[in-house]
Amino acid sequence: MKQKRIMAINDISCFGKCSLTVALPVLSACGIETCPVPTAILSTHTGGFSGYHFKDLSEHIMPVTNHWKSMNLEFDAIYSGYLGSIKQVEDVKAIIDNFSSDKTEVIVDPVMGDSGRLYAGFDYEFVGEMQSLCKCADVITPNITEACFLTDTQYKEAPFDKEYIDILIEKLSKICNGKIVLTGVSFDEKTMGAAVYDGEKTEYIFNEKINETYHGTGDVFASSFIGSYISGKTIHNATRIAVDFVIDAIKATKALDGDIHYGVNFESCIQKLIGEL
Ligand code: PXL
Repeated sequence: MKQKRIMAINDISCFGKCSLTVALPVLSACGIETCPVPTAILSTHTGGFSGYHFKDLSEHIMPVTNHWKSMNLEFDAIYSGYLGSIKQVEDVKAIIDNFSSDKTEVIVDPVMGDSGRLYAGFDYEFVGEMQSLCKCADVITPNITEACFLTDTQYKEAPFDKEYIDILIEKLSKICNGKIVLTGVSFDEKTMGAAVYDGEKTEYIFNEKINETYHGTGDVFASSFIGSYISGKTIHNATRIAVDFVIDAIKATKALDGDIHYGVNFESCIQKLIGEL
C-alpha cells in the first residue's frame, strides 16, 4: 500500500502552535506525507498578540500547486485551514477542481472565529465565500462560532440544548453536501466534545470539559482528526481520537500553567496518538 499524502493549505504562525506548526508534526506522526501550501507567514497567530508581522503569500499558492499538477502528483486529501482573503478561498476552490478525484477527500476547516466572534480581519463577505468552499467539501469541521456564522444563527454559550445543535447541523447540511464534525459541543457542565453527522444521523463524542479556552485547539483537533480519518479510521473513531487528543493536550498544558495564547502541549501526547492508529 502506498504512503498516504495530504495537501495542507494553511498559514505558518511561527509562534503560538496553530495551523501548519500543528498540522505538519501531527500528520507526520500519523505516518502521512504532508505537503504544505503556506497561505501567509506570521510572527504569531492573530488571537491575543499585538504588533505581529504578517506576510501574505497568496501569489505563491497557484504556482506551487500548478507545479505539483504538472508533475501529476496525487493527494489522498486536501485539507484547508486558515485562509487570509477571499482570493485565497477562490484559489482553494480551483485547487480542489484541479486535484479532485474519487480518491481525494476534501476536508475544509472553515477557520474564521471562536467564542462568538470572527478573528481579526474577517467579515461577512468572507463568511459568504467560506460557505461556498464548504459546498465543495467531503467533510467540514467548524466550531460552534463558525457554524453560527456559516448558517446565520444566533451564537449561544455552552451548555447548549440538543435542539440548538440539531438546528445547527440541519442548517450546515444545507450548505455542505458532505459529513459534518461540529466541535465545542457541550450539553452540561462536565463534558464537551463533538457532534458527528455522517449524512444520516448525528452522534456525540464527549470527554471532560475544561473551562479555559486555549488557542489552537481547533487546529489540533482538525489535524488529529484528519490524520486518523485518512489513516482509515471511521469518522466516529477519528473524532473520538481527536477529542481525546485535544483534551490530553489541554491537560498537559494546564499542568505546566501554560499561557492560553501560546497553544497547547500536543507534543507530549503524540506518542499516545500514534498508539491509537
Ligand atoms: O488557530 C486558528 C488560526 C490560524 N491562523 C492564524 C490565526 C488563527 C486564529 O486566531 O490567527 C493566523
